[in-house]
Amino acid sequence: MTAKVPETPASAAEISALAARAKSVRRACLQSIATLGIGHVGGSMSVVEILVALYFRHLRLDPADSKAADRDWFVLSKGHAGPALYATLAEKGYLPKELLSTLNKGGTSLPSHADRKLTPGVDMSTGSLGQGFSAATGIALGLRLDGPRSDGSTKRCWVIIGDGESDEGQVWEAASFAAHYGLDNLIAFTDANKFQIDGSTEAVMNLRDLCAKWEAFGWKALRVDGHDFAALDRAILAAKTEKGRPVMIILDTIKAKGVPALEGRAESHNAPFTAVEMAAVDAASGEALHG
Ligand SMILES: Cc1ncc(C[n+]2csc(CCOP(=O)(O)OP(=O)(O)O)c2C)c(N)n1
Ligand SMILES: [Mg+2]
Repeated sequence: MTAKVPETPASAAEISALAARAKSVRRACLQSIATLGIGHVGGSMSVVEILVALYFRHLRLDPADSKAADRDWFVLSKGHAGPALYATLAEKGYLPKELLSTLNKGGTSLPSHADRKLTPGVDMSTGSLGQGFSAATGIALGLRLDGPRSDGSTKRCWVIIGDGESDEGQVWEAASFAAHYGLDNLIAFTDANKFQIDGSTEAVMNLRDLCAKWEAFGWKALRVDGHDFAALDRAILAAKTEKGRPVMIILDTIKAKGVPALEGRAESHNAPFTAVEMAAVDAASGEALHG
């Protein structure tokens, strides 16, 4: 049986502990990309806080049993942020931290994009944008059909999509599906880091008012600072009380957060990142790593 998760707001001490985790995950993720020399720095750095908030506070799971039948499921639909997920899974104890240095190398169990057949703790293979989100809606329906845990709690599916990913038509078909079936055990996040592969999200295809859009599709929608643990915690607790409809939490984030040379730049998407860049990050203020 997976362990219970807190249902009350995080204390100041717990928020500090999450910030310390984020610092560790952020550095481990960058270090793994530096070992390779190139990687999805931007989209990995923007989701560090939400991954830490989920894995260290809100997901029901058991690192000793990655397939625990009563677990919550998590789908990183923007699968190119695999390096951030791996660093989080390593911090949580799913993987030995030494494995991170094999990122995207021949024979690795940590490919650039998340793969459920290769990595303990990864529930869905992703990378083809839009598909993970569709899968997450089906998983949520499956978990509901499965029924609650023996302690009466709801089995949930959690999913993160990108703002560029939100250009995919498949996302909006799945959005209609989840609302139609009233999947209130589905809690989704949009990493609104303002950039995608070809430039700013606004210039490539303006998403306009994302909150209004998700509400129009029958979802509850919220918008918070995606690097603020207290705000994330409040939004997630509110999402868990929603009945009869799925919840989308739009995260205002900074692409490449914590890497001063790349922060908020389109070039951060799949960027060269070596020991030289790692040293520059380390030389910058420790604060930058806190998120
Ligand atoms: C179906 C599909 N089309 C194109 C791509 C190539 N691609 C990989 S990442 C990316 C940009 C995604 O932007 P966003 O969702 O904003 O990601 P983030 O900013 O979080 O890195 C694109 C177009 C893909 N992986 N899948
Ligand atoms: Mg983006």
